[in-house]
Amino acid sequence: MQRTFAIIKPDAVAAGHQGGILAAIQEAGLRLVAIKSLRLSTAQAEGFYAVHSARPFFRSLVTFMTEGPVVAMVLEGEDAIARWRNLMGPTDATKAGKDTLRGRFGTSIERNATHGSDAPETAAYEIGFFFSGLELAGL
Ligand code: 3AN
Repeated sequence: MQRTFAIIKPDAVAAGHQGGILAAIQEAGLRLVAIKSLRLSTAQAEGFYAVHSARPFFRSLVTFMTEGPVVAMVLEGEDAIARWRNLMGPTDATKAGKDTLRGRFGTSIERNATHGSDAPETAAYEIGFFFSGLELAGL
């Protein structure tokens, strides 16, 4: 069993795609371990994306991720990290297939509807960034 961290980003929340994304998670057989809605502050978004701080798109990414509420989730299943990334599709939503979440709900390389951890270490860090041990205890 593996856990991964997922976000429904502000573009997809504003467009009301939470239900479609949650249905896809259920259909894929991933277990929803924890979920919450929140609006990131600028400092929180900068911290979450600190690894990208030197990239040219960093400021724009932080502005986008703070423009409205997001839905943060912990998903669990065998090979959950790769399965969730396959379900999301490639980073650039304009190149993502219509059978992927980014292809269905994203509109650009930045406004790409969903986030997913890319490795076990990243997943552990990102889950801990958004959820306390208490929120995950016994789940
Ligand atoms: P992924 O989310 O597919 O793992 P990362 O980690 O390379 O992609 O990028 C993090 C986020 O930064 C992406 N989800 C996207 O919103 C944004 N992003 C990545 N590359 C670009 C880019 N070239 N221009 C604008 N935004 C980008």
